[in-house]
Amino acid sequence: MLVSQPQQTLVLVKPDGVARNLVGEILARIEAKGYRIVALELRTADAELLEQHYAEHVGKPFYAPLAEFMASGPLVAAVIEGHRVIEGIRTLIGATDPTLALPGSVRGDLASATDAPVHRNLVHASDSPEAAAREIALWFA
Ligand code: IDP
Repeated sequence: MLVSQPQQTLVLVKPDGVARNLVGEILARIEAKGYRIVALELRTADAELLEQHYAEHVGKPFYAPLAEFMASGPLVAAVIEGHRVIEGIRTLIGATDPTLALPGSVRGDLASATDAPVHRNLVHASDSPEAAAREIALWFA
């Protein structure tokens, strides 16, 4: 029988999630699904950390407002562990654009539609095993 290894992924509750008191709600959804929190920290990101985290987006038109928003207040960084957790958390958080994220997902249910540039979408989660390894090393050095 094939026994699958638990995976780890990096989740950020972005500054809009912290400012709107949604940290508990978002982490509760992750825990209720059966994933485990194995590291957790409240911190404010600086420009250098964000350039490394979002290296693939530096130079895009939305990067400056995204980086400004991500540094605008505290965020919560977490390492989450579980079976196929990278795919699972991406499903749980929903599509990048909160308007298109399906009801039932974190972004679909909770990302504000009254103040809604795409970058204010409450959460980040790694999108591949390579990204997860890189991002966990970056945020939890
Ligand atoms: P993801 O967070 O769903 O993985 P990415 O495409 O990796 O989405 O984009 C990273 C973040 O950059 C998004 O979560 C969002 O905050 C922001 N972003 C992406 N595309 C846009 C855009 O077109 N306008 C504004 N912000 C964007």
